[in-house]
Formats: sequence, structure tokens, C-alpha cells
Amino acid sequence: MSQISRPSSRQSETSKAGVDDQNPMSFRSGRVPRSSDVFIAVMGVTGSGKSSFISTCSKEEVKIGHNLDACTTAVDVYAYDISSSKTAFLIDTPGFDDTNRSDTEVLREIAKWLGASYKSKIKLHGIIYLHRITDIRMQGSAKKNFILFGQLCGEEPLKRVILVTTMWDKVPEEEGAKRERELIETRDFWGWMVQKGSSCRRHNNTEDSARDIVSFLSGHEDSITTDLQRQLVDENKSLDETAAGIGLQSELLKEKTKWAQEKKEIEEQMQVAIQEHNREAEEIMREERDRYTRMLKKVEDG
Ligand SMILES: Nc1nc2c(ncn2[C@@H]2O[C@H](COP(=O)(O)OP(=O)(O)O)[C@@H](O)[C@H]2O)c(=O)[nH]1
Ligand SMILES: [Mg+2]
Repeated sequence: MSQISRPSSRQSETSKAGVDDQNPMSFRSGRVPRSSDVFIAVMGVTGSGKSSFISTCSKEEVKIGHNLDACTTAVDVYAYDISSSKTAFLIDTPGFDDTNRSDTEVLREIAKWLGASYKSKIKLHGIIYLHRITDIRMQGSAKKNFILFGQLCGEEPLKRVILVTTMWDKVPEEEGAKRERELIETRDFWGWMVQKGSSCRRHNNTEDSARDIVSFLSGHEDSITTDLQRQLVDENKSLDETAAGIGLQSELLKEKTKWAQEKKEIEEQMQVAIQEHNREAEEIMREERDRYTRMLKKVEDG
């Protein structure tokens, strides 16, 4: 679990504020939100910089992942005092590519928090979706994560979604700008969200940049309701019946079919290696096959 230090002399105080399952208004830090406060979800794949963003914004320590290990094992909420009368509660969410939990568990965790908070009249003011500009193409887990994000979000909240690119210090500006254009101009990537009113920002990993992004969302009076919240609470659907639940099943099926095919090809290559008495190649193929077996099992176990 993420830990946070709370120096007493800070004006911009941040604290971990988790929602109690039974009573989402009861914050673990003892802080009760005021009507002027705002809730902002921070989403994106593991390693996109969610925890760093929250920590940079609030200047307090949030456990940051290294080697793409998923440190955010469940939904965590951090409070950042924008002013004496307004606090932004930043919700750190796990990505749909977590090494420690299946995508089904991740959706369950996110749904649990969003559903329980919505029931308790805690409304979101916006969503920050982070994406590494270092990712060469929108594929694999980045693509899957974005598709599922779109499904859980729905169209109505898109005006309060900021698509934020991170890791600008790791790419030449020109190359990053080219990727950014591709993201915005490709309909299946960010294009459709931008058309529906989402905005795009570069985050340069500074406090000013993070706070600017939060300010844009916290400056609005009105709140948003995601499709997932509406479907779970207002329409009383089970998670499997929501757009995100259905979308997840479809993504898992695609993954399963692809991996089963790749596993079959590796097994064929392993047979060739065995016939040719190539022990080294056989061992590499065996390890690769076992890796696919584990990935398939993770999808099947849900
Ligand atoms: N160079 C660079 N590294 C970053 C930036 N943002 C995050 N990181 C690093 O990327 C890794 C993953 O970040 P983290 O915040 O844990 O991502 P999360 O999994 O989305 O919460 C960590 O090692 C961070 O220190 C950035 O803008 N530039
Ligand atoms: Mg994290």
C-alpha cells in the first residue's frame, strides 16, 4: 500500500484518504470532504506516471513504481489542499496491466470505489488520463487500457477528461510532438475523445505543470458521472453487465486467442529444436511456452 509522510508544518498538506467500503464518507485520514472540495481520478497504464504525478502535485511522497512493478495495488485517495477552502482529492488507480492482479480484479477495484463513492454523493470533477510519450505506438496494454478507460468513462464526462502525456524529458521534442499529433489525429486513439471535448496537455514533471492540470479541472463547478457509475448504481447492473465489464470480456477473449496462437507456434518451434537436438533453443522455447501458459492461466482465472 502507498504510504505518505505528513510533515506538520506544510501549508499544502497531503494525506492518504481511503474510502471505507462500508462508509465511503469516512476517510481513513479522518478528513471529511466539504462541498467546495473536488475529486479527480488519475488513470493510465502501470508506469505512465500516476503516482509520480500525484506526488509532484502535492509535494508529498507517494510510493512510486520502479521496473514497472505495480505499486498501486488498489485505489488510493490523496488529499491536496489547493487553498484553505478547497481540497483536491486525487484518486490513484491501478492500470489494466498490473503485474500483481488480473484485469478483472483491477476493474472490480475501480468499480467498487466509483460505485461506493457515487452512492455516497461523492462526485468526480474530472479524470486525468496519463500516457507515456515514450511509447512508440499505441498498442498492447496501452491500447487495451485506453479502450477500457473509454468504456468505463462514457461520452458525457469527456469534457472533463484531460489526456496528459508524460516522460517528455526522455524523448527529443520533435519526436514527441510527432507522436502527440498521431495520438490526437487518429480517431481510434485520442481523436474521438478530443472531438467530444477532452483536452490534451503535456506534463513536464514539475509541480507547476501538475498543479495547472489539477486547477483546470478543479475550477469547474459541475461534476461528472461516468457510465460505469450510472450503470452500476442508477441502473443497478452487475459489473459484468456494464459497458466496461462487457468490454473487458471482449479484450480478454482477444488476448486469449492471440496468446493461444503464439503458444502453439512456440510449441512447434520447440518440437523442431528437439528433433535437431538443439538443447539451447529447446530450453529457450520451453521457457517461452511456460510464460504463455502462465499468461493464459491469469486470463482464465480472472
Ligand atoms: N524520466 C521521467 N521519469 C518519470 C516521469 N514520471 C514518472 N517517471 C518514473 O516512471 C516510473 C513509473 O512512475 P509511477 O509514478 O510509479 O507510475 P504509475 O505506475 O503510473 O503510478 C517511476 O520510476 C518514475 O520515477 C517523467 O516525467 N520523466
Ligand atoms: Mg502507481
